[in-house]
Amino acid sequence: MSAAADPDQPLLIIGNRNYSSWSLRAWLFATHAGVPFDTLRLPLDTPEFRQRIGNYSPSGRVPALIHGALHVWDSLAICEYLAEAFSIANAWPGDVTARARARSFACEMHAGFPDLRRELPMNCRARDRRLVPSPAVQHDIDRIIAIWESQLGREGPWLFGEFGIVDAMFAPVGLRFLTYGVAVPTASAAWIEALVALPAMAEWLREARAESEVLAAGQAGTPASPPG
Ligand SMILES: N[C@@H](CCC(=O)N[C@@H](CS)C(=O)NCC(=O)O)C(=O)O
Repeated sequence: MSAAADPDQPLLIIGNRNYSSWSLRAWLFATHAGVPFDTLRLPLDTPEFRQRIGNYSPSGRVPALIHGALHVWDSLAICEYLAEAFSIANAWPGDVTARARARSFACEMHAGFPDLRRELPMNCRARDRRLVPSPAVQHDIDRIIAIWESQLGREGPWLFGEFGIVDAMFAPVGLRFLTYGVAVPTASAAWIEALVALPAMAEWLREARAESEVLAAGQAGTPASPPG
């Protein structure tokens, strides 16, 4: 798909599907919700990325969304905008208390877990990368599993019944746990299984496998903004 595909339709700028976890979050939420949009892929850490990203994203990062004259340049802000602009019913739980909890979890993911994000970078294609997590990463893993287990089993298979923004925010972590062989309890394993079975997720993984770029660990991001 190209930037000129349909001027009325949102255009989502993403990085490499294999590596760009922040791109995955926005793309997955939009695709699963059935939002009509075009995609422009700018491979990370390339001259093309550096030359073109400023046309779309004032932060210089992906994902970014262009809709008419509007530019939105952060994964969570993009999900929120699409939920409002396209009246996506299940973006957040309907109940005010559940919604506040879901937003707390989504924001905790969006703002946190830097050790896990740095030491266990997303690599959709990779499996069996066994490692001994540092204490800081183990702390992040334990906290994420505690979040998932506190919700799963209530309504399942998703964190708040229906697949929503909070599930999209954690999606790259589910993929990382597969890549690095992180053991999780039954309910969390079922959430990861449901995630990879989503048609939208399967499409992303298929396209990630078809990509040819290889980035060294730690390359897909900056020290200030490690891969998400
Ligand atoms: N908080 C941002 C983080 C975006 C981000 O760091 N994206 C990475 C790719 S996953 C990026 O664009 N890195 C390129 C660079 O920093 O040059 C979001 O949620 O969208």
